Amino acid sequence: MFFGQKIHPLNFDTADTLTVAGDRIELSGPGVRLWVECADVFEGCLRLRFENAAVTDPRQHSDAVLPEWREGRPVAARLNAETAAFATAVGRVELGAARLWLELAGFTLETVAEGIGGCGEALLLNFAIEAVDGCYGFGERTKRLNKLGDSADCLTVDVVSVFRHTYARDDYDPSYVAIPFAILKKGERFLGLFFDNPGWAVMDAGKARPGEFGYQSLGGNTDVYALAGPSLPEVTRRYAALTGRGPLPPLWALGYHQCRWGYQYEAEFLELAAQFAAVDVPVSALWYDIDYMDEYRLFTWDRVDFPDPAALNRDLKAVGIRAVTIIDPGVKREPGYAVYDSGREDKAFCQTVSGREYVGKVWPGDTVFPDFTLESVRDWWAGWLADFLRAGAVDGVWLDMNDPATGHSRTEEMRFQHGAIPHDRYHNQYAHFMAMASRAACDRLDPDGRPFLLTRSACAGTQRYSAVWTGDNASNWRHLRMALPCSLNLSLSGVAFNGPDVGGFMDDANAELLVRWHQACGLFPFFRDHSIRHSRPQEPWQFGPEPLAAMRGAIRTRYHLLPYLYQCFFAHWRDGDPVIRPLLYHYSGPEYVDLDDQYLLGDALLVAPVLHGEGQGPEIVRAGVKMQERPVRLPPGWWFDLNRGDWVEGGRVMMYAAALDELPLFARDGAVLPYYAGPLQNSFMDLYAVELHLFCRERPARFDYFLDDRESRRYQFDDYGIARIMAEADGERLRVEIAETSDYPRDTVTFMPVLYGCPATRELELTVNGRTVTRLLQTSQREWLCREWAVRA
Ligand code: MIG
Repeated sequence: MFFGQKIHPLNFDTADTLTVAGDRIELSGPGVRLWVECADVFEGCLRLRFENAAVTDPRQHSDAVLPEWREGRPVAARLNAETAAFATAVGRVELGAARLWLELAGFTLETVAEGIGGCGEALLLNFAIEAVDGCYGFGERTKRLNKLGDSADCLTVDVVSVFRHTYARDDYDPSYVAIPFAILKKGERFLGLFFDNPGWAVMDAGKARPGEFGYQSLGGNTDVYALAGPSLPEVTRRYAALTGRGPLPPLWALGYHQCRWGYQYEAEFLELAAQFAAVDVPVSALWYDIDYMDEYRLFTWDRVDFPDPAALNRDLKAVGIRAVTIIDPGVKREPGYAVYDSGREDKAFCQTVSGREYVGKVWPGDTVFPDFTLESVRDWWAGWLADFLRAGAVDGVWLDMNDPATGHSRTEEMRFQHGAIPHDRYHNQYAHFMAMASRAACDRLDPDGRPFLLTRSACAGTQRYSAVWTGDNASNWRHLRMALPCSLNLSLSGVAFNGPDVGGFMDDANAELLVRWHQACGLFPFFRDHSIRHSRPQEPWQFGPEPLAAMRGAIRTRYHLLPYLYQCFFAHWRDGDPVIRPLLYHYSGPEYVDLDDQYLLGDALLVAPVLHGEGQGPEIVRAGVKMQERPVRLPPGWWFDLNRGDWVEGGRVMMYAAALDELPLFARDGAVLPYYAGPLQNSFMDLYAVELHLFCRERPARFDYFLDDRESRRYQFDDYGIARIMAEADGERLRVEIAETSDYPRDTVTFMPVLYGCPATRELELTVNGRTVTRLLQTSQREWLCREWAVRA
């Protein structure tokens, strides 16, 4: 079987008889026997467990769902003539021998006739979706946001090494991430379906058969979780509650990261730090790709190129720059190399069916692979990684090649748990367990700290352990364009902390592309410039002063907005809302169904980047300056244009012209944007004083600002406060009220209101925790402060 192929529905056997078999419902017929069980999991989430008698290993090996939700409360079936009905707290399910009908929060979904089937180990669930007008989620994918008419294989793969010819295209399917989660939209209602089966599965949203959504698992049993809406945020939050919300990262990890495969010497890193300072661009981390190692041996340093990496890290940290190293899973198969010897001794490596160490071929040559599915091996790994981290050379961990990439060797022979469990049960989860083990290493070092991990491959639930980047893209406009829907769908699939290689990994970037990429993704959750060795260098200063100034503007804008970004991460951790969102997350109407060339950061800031270059789309010349034009869809209400400093009325599409140094950016009426106005010095940032940029034309502005120490894990034990911010313009007076709730210490942050676009306002009445002061506004506080945003250099 190849990518894109699936089992024809007519090859499935369907049942003709429905009976009760103990706690389960049995569906049987010639060639097929399935058992179905229904459970209430939590409010708005129910589970249908499908077991197939032909499955050789019936256990659920998936680690996607949080332990507390794995059991659920069984729902008893009521048998009618030919159907079993389950009335759960949130909806209703009716099961026939070969059909399923369900209703959740007003969304009804049913299978086509003969819509449930088995074919050997494979399971088919085929839903009728004629009335469905949008389909989202699907994890990390190429192509557009709306997956209706598209199909996706859930099988993690090192895309570029396996499908070399496709890398620069934007329409291939293989992906590094497998998340079998689909969100269906029907008018104003949404429903989520999470197919919890860690093996190779296919989701086809009407590509093979228009009007049908086919889920096919190829092996193992499948738990189908139905997640109620009716709105998209409700579905998204429920999925996040089920599989876990991402923990808060350290603040430095939200800054700008600079990476390149090819940085090789200590001197290069010092030079990079000096360059960033010289060009006045903040950077929070520099990254070590595989060249830092001694012949690609894990947990070693090339001591010629890096004589004292801990000292280097200290020097970088002194100027606010952190260090992150790549860590591959493959261990060089070399007797005498301590990591290999100890793993061999501990039987830590994956084995073949007969118990040999499975061998692949990666950077170090012949390579063996830790079996992260075993707790003992996770401990073993955490020990080695913790020792490596304890040496003090790095602050974060970059997990690559964990799809897993095995080079010229097939992966199928790699089995788990001492050869007992076939490869496919854990293939998609290899990175997940690697991330779990690696996070455990960080926990050993600092049980109360906030580690930073980034992984290439992931499955449902991996967001609990690591951020995800979207793998090897290419330096071309199609991939820039694609970065938006890809990261937005990944965000809807539980992975809020994600982003692409900015500038593109493969091939050569050019000035304009690099600038637009920095602008487009400068407000993404994860923001890292990365490129392949031997490609044209793409640090911000590589293309001359004008592009540099434009990129400086985009990067500085991010740093100024870090308090807002941090708040979005906090809200994600608390509620499950993604950090970046498609417009359809907050606005309803057919115009948003396919809209994926603009996005929202939180719910208040609309980003509509230029995604084409000179000569590729509409452009104009204004006062001698060449500008690229694009349509910007503004939802109803007033929006403040942060480049021009004007209010514009929404509910329409406007053409917007942006010079090279402009990123079209709009704050909605009623927004509060926490803003850092202090000096930008790499990752150094004192958030004890924060400006509140207020946008209230017709709507009062509101914001819940989370107060915490930004360093420890105490927030996880409810040790955080909320400052409720309310601002309203009333004639000549602006009333701002800030009230801190809960027992969290008061006044840990000083808030300074800055008002936008309210020329009539003369007076500010500010009430903080019950104390009121009134003062006349300085003119500067009444002006739009576009230059503060530094979108323009
Ligand atoms: O075979 O470590 O996706 O980001 O620079 C390539 C070298 C291995 C793949 C990663 C890429 C990284 C590269 N790695």
